[in-house]
Amino acid sequence: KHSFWESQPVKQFSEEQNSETVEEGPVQVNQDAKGVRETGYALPGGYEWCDCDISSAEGAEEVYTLLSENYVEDDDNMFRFNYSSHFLSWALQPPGFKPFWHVGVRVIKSKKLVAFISAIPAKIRVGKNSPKGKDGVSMVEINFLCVHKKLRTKRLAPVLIREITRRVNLFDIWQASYTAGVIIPTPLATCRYFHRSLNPKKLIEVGFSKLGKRMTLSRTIKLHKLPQKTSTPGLRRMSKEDAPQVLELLNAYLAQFDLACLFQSVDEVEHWFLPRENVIYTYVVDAGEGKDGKRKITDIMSFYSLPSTIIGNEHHKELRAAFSYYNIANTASLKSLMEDALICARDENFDVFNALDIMQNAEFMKDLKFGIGDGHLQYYLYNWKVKKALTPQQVGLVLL
Ligand code: YNC
Ligand code: MG
Repeated sequence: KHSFWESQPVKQFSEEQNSETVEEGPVQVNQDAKGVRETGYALPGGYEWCDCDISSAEGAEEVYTLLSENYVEDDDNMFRFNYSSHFLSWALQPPGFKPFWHVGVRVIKSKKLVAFISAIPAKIRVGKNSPKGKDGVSMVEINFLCVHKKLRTKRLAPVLIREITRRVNLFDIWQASYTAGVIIPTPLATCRYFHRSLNPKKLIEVGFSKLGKRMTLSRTIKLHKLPQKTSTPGLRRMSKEDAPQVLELLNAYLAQFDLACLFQSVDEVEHWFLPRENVIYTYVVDAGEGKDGKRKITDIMSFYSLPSTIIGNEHHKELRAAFSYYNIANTASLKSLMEDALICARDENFDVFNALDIMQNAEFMKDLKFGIGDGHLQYYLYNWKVKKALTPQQVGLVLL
């Protein structure tokens, strides 16, 4: 049934799902990078590979255009993710990124970009107790796989996946993590999105949410009304000076999960967390000056901006969605910290706040009036097997 995925080093559906006897690690022993083929995989006639240059405004705009017209839609084709070009340039250029891993397919004649797939480097921990669970594995995160609507179901996706695998293997990396809405062999964890209305009127007008039974619009607006101001003392936007402490707080917090990123450097934290308008919003709790004269950071709250195009609505063109990123409540309660996240997102004009049921997120969702979404998000590892699938609460990794 899955002719491509059955040929890949991933756990197959036919294999025992939960087995204490499997040894955690690569499905296929890591090869020698010297043995990796040096030429790209064959494409159908008339198409060619390219490295997309995300660092230039035109290069980022080109990938933006492909994705804005052809990337992920909801099941009813009412909304399509509309990652901004600034977002893409952030998501695809962390420390250690390579243009060689921003793989495009062009029409040779017109040079039009018609497909894309990307990899970025990351150190990922799987499990907690094994050595690999402590030190992490050098992997890539795969994202933004996209084939133009006119080229679908021609088996181009497997060619893109093989090509990015080759380009990653050339750098002696043999594992990857990725998420998708579809079920393929074999999910490591199955998670769900929850949504918190910030602008219920617009969400109802565009068909994102429906008025509940025996509810009026004004009652719905009242129900979702948030406090005027945030409540956590010392909450402020993260600045560059906070990055070393944010690095410590993140790695200490993420150690409790069975799938998580190990942040490698202050540079990496600066990249992923320093606020960027319409891209990433990070707040910290500043407990004031310590004895050493340095400001002490105790808590972190963050979300990223991923709007969707509203397909075929005359009135509203875009749904502004904030997505929960990493939140660490050490002095505040998680619930009040997340209520502040909702307030900050509302003040930045977002219409909805989305969060997965990963980490400790399930704890605050009911009290803060999140509703369950209809989509699932599956987490996957390439060429890595585990004894047992993870629960959402064991997942400490957010992929964009
Ligand atoms: C998907 N999302 O099952 P089988 S998520 C992986 N992830 O293979 P064709 C997928 N595989 O089942 P189409 C997939 N979607 O026969 C489909 N597949 O074994 C598999 N949509 O290929 C599918 N972006 O070309 C089947 O299908 C085979 O023309 C069929 O293209 C698929 O970024 C797609 O949802 C998704 O643009 C490109 O529908 C297209 O339909 C599209 O005939 C809208 O392909 C956008 C969209 C996906 C977002 C994402 C993560 C991707 C992970 C890819 C796997 C990475 C593996 C690790 C590589 C590095 C390893 C190292 C080291
Ligand atoms: Mg295809």
